[in-house]
Amino acid sequence: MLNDEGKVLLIRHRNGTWVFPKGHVEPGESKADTAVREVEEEAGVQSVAIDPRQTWQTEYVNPRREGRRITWYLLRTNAREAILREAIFPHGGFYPPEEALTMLAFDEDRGTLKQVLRAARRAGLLPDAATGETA
Ligand code: 5FA
Repeated sequence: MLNDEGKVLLIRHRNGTWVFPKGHVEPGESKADTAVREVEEEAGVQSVAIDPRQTWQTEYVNPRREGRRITWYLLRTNAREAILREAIFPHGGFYPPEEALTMLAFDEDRGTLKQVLRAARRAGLLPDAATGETA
């Protein structure tokens, strides 16, 4: 999730870990719709998927020893702040990409963010890191 300032949305689980919003697909829902809905529910942010055909995947085993495969989307918003509604995610907000990379708790998520940032630069959604110009 990127906003119009090029900042990244992260939320902090009550266990202290910073993550991206996500959740389970509901019956009849596309995965891109799930992404948009979960961002709204967990962070109070309205967004749209830039290109629902472009996805990134991560896999991990959660603390309940369940294997997880997550499909991520690049979402876009004009929001500047998160509105946290769920007790499980008491904090969150938009952070500069370099800061977000240091905050994220999991290597898989850092890897995904790096790839998403490259795609966003290519799409002209972020200033080019080297030149400060949009590309
Ligand atoms: N966790 C998250 N990412 C991780 C990673 N890359 N490597 C290792 N651990 C990771 O379980 C959440 C737990 O997984 C947290 O402790 C987190 O630190 C760790 P999950 O299986 O990712 O999620 P969940 O099933 O608890 O919840 P969601 O899939 O997000 O959705 P809900 O159950 O809340 O469903 P809903 O939002 O649709 O109601």
